[in-house]
Amino acid sequence: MTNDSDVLSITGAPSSLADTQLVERISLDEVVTVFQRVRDMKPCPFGQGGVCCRTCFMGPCRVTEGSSSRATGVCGATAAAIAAKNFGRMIAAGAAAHSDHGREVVLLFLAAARGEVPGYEIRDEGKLRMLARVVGVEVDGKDKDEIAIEVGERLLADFGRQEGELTFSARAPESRQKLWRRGGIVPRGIDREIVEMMHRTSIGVDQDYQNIIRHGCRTALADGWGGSMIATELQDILFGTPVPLRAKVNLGVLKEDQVNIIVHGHEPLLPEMIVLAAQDEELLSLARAKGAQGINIAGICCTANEILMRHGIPVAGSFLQQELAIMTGAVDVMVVDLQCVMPSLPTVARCFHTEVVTTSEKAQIPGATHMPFHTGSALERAKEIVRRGIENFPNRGPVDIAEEAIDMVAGFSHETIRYIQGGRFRASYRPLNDNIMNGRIRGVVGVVGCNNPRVRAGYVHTTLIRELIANNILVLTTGCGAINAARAGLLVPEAAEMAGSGLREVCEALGMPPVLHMGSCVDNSRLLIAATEMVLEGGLGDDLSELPVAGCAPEWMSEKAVSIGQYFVASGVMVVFGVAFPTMGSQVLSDYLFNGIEDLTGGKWVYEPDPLEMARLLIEHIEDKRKALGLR
Ligand code: BF8
Repeated sequence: MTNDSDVLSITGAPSSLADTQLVERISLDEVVTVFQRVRDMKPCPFGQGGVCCRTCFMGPCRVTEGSSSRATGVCGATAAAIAAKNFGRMIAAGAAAHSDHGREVVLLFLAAARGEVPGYEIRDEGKLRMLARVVGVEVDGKDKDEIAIEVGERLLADFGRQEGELTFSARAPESRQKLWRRGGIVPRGIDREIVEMMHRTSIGVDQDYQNIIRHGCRTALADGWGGSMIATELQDILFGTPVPLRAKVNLGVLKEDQVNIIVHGHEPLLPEMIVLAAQDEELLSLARAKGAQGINIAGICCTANEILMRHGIPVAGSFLQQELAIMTGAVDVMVVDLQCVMPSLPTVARCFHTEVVTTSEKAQIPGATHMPFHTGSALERAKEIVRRGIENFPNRGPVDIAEEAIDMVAGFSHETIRYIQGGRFRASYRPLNDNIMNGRIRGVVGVVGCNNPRVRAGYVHTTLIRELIANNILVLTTGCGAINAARAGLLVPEAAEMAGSGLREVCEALGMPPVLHMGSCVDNSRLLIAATEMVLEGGLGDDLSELPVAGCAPEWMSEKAVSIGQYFVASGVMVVFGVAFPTMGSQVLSDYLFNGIEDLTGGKWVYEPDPLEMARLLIEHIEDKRKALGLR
């Protein structure tokens, strides 16, 4: 246990002294942030435990498992069924979010290949040809746009397919595909699995908690090996496959003497164009005419990870820094698309000069300026938004950027991990497998997911990561987890000094950090491919479930995290969640997720809020897997 266990119960504590001071200074002026709101909002114990049912209007019912009078809802649903339905709906919503993002990317990809969207083009032809082979598209005698159209059409069909198997499920190791078929959990079409989950969990349909969770596996796999993987792979081909680069993170990346434009949300379609627009000579001279030294773009949340990895654009912060960024007084425009965008932004912005601009038809916020974005005229829209930032620059009041900018290295795609281990001619996962087999690296853990103001922000992530690397476990990280790690200085090669001797040796030999930034939340699909490569390379078993690997979302809060966790569990991986677990109102269901599900998938869920205890469980799991493989 952490000695400082009080720290875990700190609700509404920002992640750094500078953040805390900013909140305290500014809250004197009555700006209310997430850190205050969370203290005033006590979680409903029934909702938190997953045993409040709102799928019809005979209730809402709040049930208590084992109680004599309130053991079922009005319809007779048990606590296990209600909690499974709620869990299933979280998976469906998370899978829908990632997959709807994936859909937009395929549509743009096709339009780019057809020459319909000026400014967008097929950039990474090498990756396109690799992917064409994966999806069975013949490439001989075709140019890149012809190949891209066939690849895009094939992947677009995965959304509406009614029968058969999802295209990318064939990328999993053979043994895994067989296990999925035996369990009846190979996804057919992405949309079909999500719709079916909503149907099964409506009033009076599936009441068998195990059957609901089985479909939860299928739905989540449609996210990980479907919508998310499609988003990642096609974004790489459109915008470039990431390679490691140095960049900066923290609110300190905002510049007092420049126009600051923050891009926030998830889809990189518009932000890619904003990065281009910020280099436009005409706009740069306008900025100078308004008294600014330049135009500074910075990111928040997963949009930040996307443009960081491909352009080295600095990261202002994670989910919990979005309001704080505005409170610096230095943000001239905050442009958002969708997901993890706090509805409070325009309210906070009213106290400063910041203009909040929404751009997606799917996500409008009262109080924000809505400037809908269409891929056909993306660059013009991007320029208009940048222009608004420039025009707003002279309206700034006092500016308060107390934080330091911190160095980081980002951009470890699964292709890069191959490359850094062997160069162009011998790129492979062999060195990683060898180092795991010889024990220098004990195993690999993905530490991913959100920040949650119910715990001290960032503390659980970074305490866990430090403990893992000290125990020679290589950490892969994405999403806000990656931003937390970066802010704590863990994403630089020098952080190898904090690693155990074996991991340190490997990091020093390859010049890499002990914690690898692998991108945004849809990029968790890169972790699936990296794990598959480890299996295919040989020596670590025949299936993902045999690998000494695990996943963890220590500060999760989003439904998307539940979908990600479930697709790793369904892929044979143990996944630890912190904060609170959303089925604890039913011991029956929780036991199944923590134990029984292993018989179906080879993976399982674990709940543990304490970071040192999390680390102990992850290390123990990795050592068990090593033992089973005959490794010392
Ligand atoms: O998709 S890690 S808070 S930003 S949900 Fe959101 Fe969570 Fe951050 Fe990206 Ni992922």
